[in-house]
Amino acid sequence: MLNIKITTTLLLLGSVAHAETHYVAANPMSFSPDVIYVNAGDTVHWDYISGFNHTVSTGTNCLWDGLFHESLASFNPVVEWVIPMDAPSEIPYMCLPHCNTGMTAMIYVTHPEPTCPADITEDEIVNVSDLLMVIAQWGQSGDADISGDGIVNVSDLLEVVGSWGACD
Ligand SMILES: [Cu+2]
Repeated sequence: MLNIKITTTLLLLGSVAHAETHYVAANPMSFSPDVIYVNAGDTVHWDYISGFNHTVSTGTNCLWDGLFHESLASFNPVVEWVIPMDAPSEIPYMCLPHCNTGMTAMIYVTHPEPTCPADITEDEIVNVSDLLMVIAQWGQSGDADISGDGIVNVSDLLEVVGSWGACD
């Protein structure tokens, strides 16, 4: 029993430790560092340092692409963004007022492979709760579509049965 508790605790710690925070400083005319490498699900944290009011705005050629935009200024000195799981692998961004003078930067996003795809309920174990998800979504699309073929069917049922037990 104690072993089970320890294992569960380690698994929980493992999943929590996975998401990181990356710090970027907005200096008067540059982001520092201006290139960062993150995993989807990580947080990027920008700090306003001094000087001019900036923005954190995704896009290129001084044009906002609609993905993310926030003021980074004396009145809003911290911006945080959790990189979405479906984010593109390259996110160029800029300060809109100063992009003409080169205040641009890049976020490279890695999308980690799910380590336990049959764990639909994301509780670190493949068990009856995942089986019930497959049954509930049978014949439809949904997150129980483990195989990614657009429909929940016997391939997903077999995936759950074949992965039965605690996630590695
Ligand atoms: Cu700026």
